[in-house]
Amino acid sequence: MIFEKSKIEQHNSKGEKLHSLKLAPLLNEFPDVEEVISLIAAFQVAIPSWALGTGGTRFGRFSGGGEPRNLEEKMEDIALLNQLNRASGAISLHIPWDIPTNPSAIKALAADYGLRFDAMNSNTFQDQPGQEYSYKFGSLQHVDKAVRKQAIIHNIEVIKHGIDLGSESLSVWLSDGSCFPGQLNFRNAFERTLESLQEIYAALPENWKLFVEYKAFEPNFYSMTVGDWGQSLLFANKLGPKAFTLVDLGHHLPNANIEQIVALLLMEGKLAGFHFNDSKYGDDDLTVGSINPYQLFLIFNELVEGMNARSMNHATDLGWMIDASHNVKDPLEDLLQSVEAILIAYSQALLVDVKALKNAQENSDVVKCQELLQAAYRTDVRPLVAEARLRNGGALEPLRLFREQSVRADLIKVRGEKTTATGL
Ligand code: PSV
Ligand code: MN
Repeated sequence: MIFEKSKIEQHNSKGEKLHSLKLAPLLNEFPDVEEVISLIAAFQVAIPSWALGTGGTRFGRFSGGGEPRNLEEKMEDIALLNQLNRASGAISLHIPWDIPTNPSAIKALAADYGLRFDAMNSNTFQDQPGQEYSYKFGSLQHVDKAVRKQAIIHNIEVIKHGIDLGSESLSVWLSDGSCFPGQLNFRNAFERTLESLQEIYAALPENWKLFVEYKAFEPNFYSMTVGDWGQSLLFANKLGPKAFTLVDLGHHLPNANIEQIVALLLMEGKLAGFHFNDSKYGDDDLTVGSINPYQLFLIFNELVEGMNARSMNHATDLGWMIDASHNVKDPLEDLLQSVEAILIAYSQALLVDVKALKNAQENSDVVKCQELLQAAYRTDVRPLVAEARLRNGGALEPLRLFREQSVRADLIKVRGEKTTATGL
């Protein structure tokens, strides 16, 4: 289901007057506001192919209906999001959940929708029907060489799918680890994982990157072989210049200082990018910015500062993706909220008075440092985000338009009440 352009135009003209009133003070207050708006307008966040259906827990799953039944419908959903917010123009595929059986048709469809293929994701955390060896005790770390080989071959197949579609990166998240003390020799597990990753790395095309995602716990509860950014960075450094550390916001132990992790990874030129989500307790996969928007702002503050220090392109030099699960919300509404939260935090970070902050830091003026950061954080930047969206041809208020047009009801009519999208 794709919106008629006129619907977006009607919606925008209805809200235009109020929008201009809200925007005006910001245009006056910030001298570099035009640059800020164009940076926001350029920013894109990829949508994972597994986040378009209802998520669940091990206790249950409650579908809201109208879920995409195949990859084509998932792309249709992302195109719809992108029509509304003009900031979701990329899809990240998980294999084997979304194997592109006819890659040239899928590529052509993406071109029609104006979508590009972001990082490819491999899956060696589940056993697939007909698979020869089980990943119960790990994949790339497994004590049995045959299991490791099977997982390596899978990752190389994922790279091949990605090449067909024009993707340029592979994200590897391993559930490998151990559930009980003594189960695993940590050093051997690390060495076996490294050897396996080296084989995968060797299969990367010249222009590709390998993202090594870490996670503190789950599904293994005693040790994770890539359990934190230190372990991931160790792998990335040993692998070579095409390997980077991927930060998923939900993959840290409580109270971890993620913004500091980000600053140092950027300093080392080893930050791959992000899986955005929010959490209260662990890997909760909640809507971005729903629990701790200040932390998100602080992360973006480090990102902007660190990327500027390395003259990086904010929009294209790192991988930006959402990795959330929607248990009780409409997935499309949830994704609109997440993208909006990301753009808000990014905009606030762009408004930090960097010179004054540097000066306050050099003078150890702690109070001033906090005032400066919070002045940016407490600015209502929503009109700037809306203005960037308008300039890109999107909707003034994507969520409102989505609801006014009863998009979900229409999707249910076409796809049915009881559809299930692939994913966890
Ligand atoms: C694992 O928790 C993770 O964050 C990885 O990125 C997976 O690819 C994704 O979630 C989906 O299970
Ligand atoms: Mn993730």
